[in-house]
Amino acid sequence: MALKSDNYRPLTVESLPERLGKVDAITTLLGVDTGTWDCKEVGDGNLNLVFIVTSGRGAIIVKQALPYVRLVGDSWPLPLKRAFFEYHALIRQAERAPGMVPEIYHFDEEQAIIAMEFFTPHIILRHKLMAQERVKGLGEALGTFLARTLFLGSDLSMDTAKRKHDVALFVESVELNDITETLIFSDPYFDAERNHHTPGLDPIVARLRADVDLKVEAHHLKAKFANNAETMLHGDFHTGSVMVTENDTKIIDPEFVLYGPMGFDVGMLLGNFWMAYFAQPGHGNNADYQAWILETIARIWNTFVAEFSHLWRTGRTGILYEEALFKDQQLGLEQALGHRLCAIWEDALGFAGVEMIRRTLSLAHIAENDMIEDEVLRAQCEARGLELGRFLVVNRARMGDISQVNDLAQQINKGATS
Ligand code: SR1
Ligand code: MG
Repeated sequence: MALKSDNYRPLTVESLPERLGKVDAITTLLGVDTGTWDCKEVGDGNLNLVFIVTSGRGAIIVKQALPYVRLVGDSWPLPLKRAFFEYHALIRQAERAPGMVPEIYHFDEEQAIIAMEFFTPHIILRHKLMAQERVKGLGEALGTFLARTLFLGSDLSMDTAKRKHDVALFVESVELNDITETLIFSDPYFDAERNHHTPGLDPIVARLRADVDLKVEAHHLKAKFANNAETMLHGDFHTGSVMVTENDTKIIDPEFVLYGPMGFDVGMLLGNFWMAYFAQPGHGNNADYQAWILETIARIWNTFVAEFSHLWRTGRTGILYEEALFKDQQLGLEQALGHRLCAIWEDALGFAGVEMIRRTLSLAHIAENDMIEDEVLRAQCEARGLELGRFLVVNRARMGDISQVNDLAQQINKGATS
């Protein structure tokens, strides 16, 4: 895949007004007088340019892919086509979870630009979690988003031709798939070039890399991730891909979209919440707030189960578990639903575990830990995440319910398990 066309040019705050000032969909929102537009580059993610563009009339987000990984620099090239995949993911998510993702105003494939809705006064959930501020309805919103997007993007719901078309569309996102496969499932388990970790973790890291059970199970999860085109995933569903106010939740940034196993998005999100839980001592001791994080985790999972079950009972229009096949066998359908949910649960715990390990040992870490200046305290918070992560990867088939995992997190947090 070509990385970029010859006409591609990255935007700057100076060039943006002139370049987008001729796009009707944008001038309708901001006005034609580009002299009144104010542009700020606010991208703090790992890959792209992100601008907030405001005028007296309105505000939009302009996201542009760079032909390389921003976090690393131009030594790591990355195709612009990821903007095309993100655009197609956003369209589908908007249909499946209305009102939860940004509306798209304009897409320019050659320039890898998406102009979209600016969520304000929303902030990135990670920052909210570090500020120890609550969000009303957070668990319910995230659980609903997961259930709706995972169910409605799968063979449980979609017309078979459309679903196969989408599998083919997104399978081309080879480079981003490769990032996930490598950074999450392989790099943390050996001394890979791009890895880094807090020095105080050295003995634990050595132990984990020598842990054959862990390595084998992490690789079973990699096989599951690579070989199961079950549904359209967000693909990078961490707390940096969620924007919130005190009572509203939105989801952004699905550029890592791919067809994969349902448990992946669920697990990645839960893993990020557990890491945020362990990182709290680095942001001011607040046992109530930690308890709220665990409650939110339980709400995410319980809402996911309820909404997924509702869709199962009322919206199975795909090729799986057809109504006609189970006519007069409602119990059988409930049995099958239970089996599916158990499989998602087990996978989700495993994926949560590898996410917790990779965000501590591999290339891209999380702000909740990185912002803890005291290295000893940071290592302690990270070590707790590693302990839960390792446990979940290896024991994912033996965990009863979400409260059992939250209880274990609490024990680990008290230092009661080491
Ligand atoms: C090279 S990209 C590193 C990470 O940043 C993205 O947000 C994904 O999580 C990816 O794994
Ligand atoms: Mg992102």
